[in-house]
Amino acid sequence: MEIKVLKDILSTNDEMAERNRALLDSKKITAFNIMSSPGSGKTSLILETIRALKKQARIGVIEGDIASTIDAQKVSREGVPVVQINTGGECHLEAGQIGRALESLPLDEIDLLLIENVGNLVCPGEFRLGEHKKVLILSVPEGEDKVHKYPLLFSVADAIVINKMDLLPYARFDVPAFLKAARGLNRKARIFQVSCATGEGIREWTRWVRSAMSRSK
Ligand SMILES: Nc1nc2c(ncn2[C@@H]2O[C@H](COP(=O)(O)OP(=O)(O)OP(=O)(O)O)[C@@H](O)[C@H]2O)c(=O)[nH]1
Ligand SMILES: [Mg+2]
Repeated sequence: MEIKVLKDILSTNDEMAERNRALLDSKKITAFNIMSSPGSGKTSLILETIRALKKQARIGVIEGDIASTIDAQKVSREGVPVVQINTGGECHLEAGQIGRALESLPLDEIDLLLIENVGNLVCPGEFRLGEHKKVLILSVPEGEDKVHKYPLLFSVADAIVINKMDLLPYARFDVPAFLKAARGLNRKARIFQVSCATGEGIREWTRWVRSAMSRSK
């Protein structure tokens, strides 16, 4: 008996991702796949991005979580369209789920789609969703060694965001060592140092978001 389950899942996912990407391109929507461990600040960065850019861009959000609608409710309070996907136990989003979520969003009224993946530093790296940019967040309390322990996501990211910079005085996070290791794995990624609590670095981040949007048109 032949067993090639993972390969089948990944190739089916890739086909679905291509379809999502074609649909997004036809609607002139730029999509970001935002990934991190649980609690690093994905929802916080999405909320800050909405607040900074909502006058300049029409934003839509897809929230991925194993359970609950907590994050979607926070986004909804900002007045932007949002769909919550509950994976029911899976540690990542898949392209088919994004395809179904896109059917529920007003695509003709969206320029920027922010997709919050399930909190996990491993599984989301394997599954393309049809996004234009992959964004990886690492927060200061997690420690700079994560770049060595979970290299895949760091090596494929288009942008790496170090969040919770306000906690630097209280946590042992060696910023130069992190930057050196991240650069060793990924020379092209833009790296941002931000705090969603104080607003530090948010302007640089949103400037990059806008430039990514104009380049993908
Ligand atoms: N001090 C500090 N706290 C932050 C910052 N950003 C987010 N937080 C807090 O960190 C906690 C987790 O933030 P979330 O944005 O919910 O993180 P998440 O990655 O979306 O978490 P999951 O969806 O559960 O994976 C919340 O209590 C936030 O208020 C920051 O820059 N500084
Ligand atoms: Mg969240």
